[in-house]
Amino acid sequence: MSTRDQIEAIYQQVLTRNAGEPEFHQAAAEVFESLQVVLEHRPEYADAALIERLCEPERQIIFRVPWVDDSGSVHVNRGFRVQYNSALGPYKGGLRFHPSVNLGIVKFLGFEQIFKNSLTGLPIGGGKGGADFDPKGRSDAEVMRFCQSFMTELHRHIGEYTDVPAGDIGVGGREIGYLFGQYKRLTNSYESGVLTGKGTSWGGSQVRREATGYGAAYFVADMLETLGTSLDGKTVVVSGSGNVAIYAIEKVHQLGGKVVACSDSSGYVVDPNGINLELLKDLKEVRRERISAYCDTVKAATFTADGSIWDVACDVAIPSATQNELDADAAKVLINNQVRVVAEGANMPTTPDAVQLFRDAGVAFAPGKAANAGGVATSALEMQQNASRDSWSFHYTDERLAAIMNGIHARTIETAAEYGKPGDYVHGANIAGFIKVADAMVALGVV
Ligand code: NDP
Ligand code: 2IT
Repeated sequence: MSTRDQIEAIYQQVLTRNAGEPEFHQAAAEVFESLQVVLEHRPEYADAALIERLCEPERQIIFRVPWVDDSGSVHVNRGFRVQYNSALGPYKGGLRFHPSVNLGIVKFLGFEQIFKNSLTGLPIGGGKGGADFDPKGRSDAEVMRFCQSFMTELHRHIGEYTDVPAGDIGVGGREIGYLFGQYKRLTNSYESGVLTGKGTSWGGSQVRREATGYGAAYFVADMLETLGTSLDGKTVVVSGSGNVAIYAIEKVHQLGGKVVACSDSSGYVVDPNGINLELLKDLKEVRRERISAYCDTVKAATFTADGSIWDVACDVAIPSATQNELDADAAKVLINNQVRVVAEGANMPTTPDAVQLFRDAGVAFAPGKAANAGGVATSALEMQQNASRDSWSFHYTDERLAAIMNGIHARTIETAAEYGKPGDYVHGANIAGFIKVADAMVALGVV
């Protein structure tokens, strides 16, 4: 059988075995696209059903999460933890609380996480979890009760050497606090390394909050350097206005770029003078308001409810909200507006046809598993600090993060060239991420 036919047969099996999970199929197809060239160089990876094993999570946990709201009504949500692959280390990956969460979404995120975590060069396996709980409009007390109920089941399955969750959409410092408090109570042990993204006064790492956004901006800076230029004076659009977006904006500004637009699920804001970050942090991190409130303070800014943030002309686009938020129509507009670099701050925000359009137009495009790996990498640094009961300075941790992103960029570019796809960050990231996990799986035997 040709390598193409081998890959196609495995993909068909993935579709059949995981019916009704389009996001997972999409994530698998994107990695499979790169595996043909790998199998041509390294046929041994087709042995021992290695790719088939990689596609099947080691363990999938689905559980009921009952909780009581402030008015006394009882709600039931569904909780998930997909422990995908532990060849390189304990399962590691975030928890997402959003009404759209289902098993297919958690599997797509967990699958991506395997290769992302591998690319960081740090000893972490891949996993992901979450719940179809919508924190929007809920009081702190309701969010706390939900987190406590969620952890009451999850605690049996996690641990510093087993599985180490962190944040993702809808899960930030507040939620990690409630989750850690309940874990500590249930286990009667202060096991700092069981969760990352903790507050800095109770075992968290400096820079973890900033890490995904900062890391994406460092990656963009490296991409621009490869093109012979820099962020200085560049116009940038960052979608979303959550954890990733806010700190991507902060670092882009520090590196001399100007972010002129950001968004949330209600629409987008354009500020021609550059997004006022102190205001944005106050709106989103403290007051938890909608993005349109930005225009109440900044009169030069405009809010658009119906439309696409990608209509805003820019040199650099950093989609940082959610999956499939940048489609082919948006890609055409960006290309027409002469975008030079697109780097995914979110996981899989760009649809496959949009990625192809960027490739064909010669736009440098970095997939999330490379560009947003700074968050999980800094989580691994948090685990290191917890294991040694140490805590590093902001400056030192940020230097480590920058060096890790620099290493991912270099490895991605080198691997793409080595496998005959120079400049293709998608192939470079998929192949470099895959090979490290595959070699470990071969070494560990059929387990
Ligand atoms: P947050 O919850 O902090 O922010 C999410 C942002 O995206 C909000 O502005 C939200 O708007 C918007 N958004 C979410 N879902 C949708 C949707 N369905 N349609 C439109 N807008 C949406 O999450 P993060 O910033 O942590 O995560 C953003 C992305 O980055 C996700 O893809 C996540 O998987 C990825 N990521 C996160 C990492 C981390 O360390 N946190 C690490 C690596 C990747 P609204 O408030 O209106 O819902
Ligand atoms: O998608 C991701 O990489 C994250 N949400 C962060 C995971 C982590 O364990 O820090």
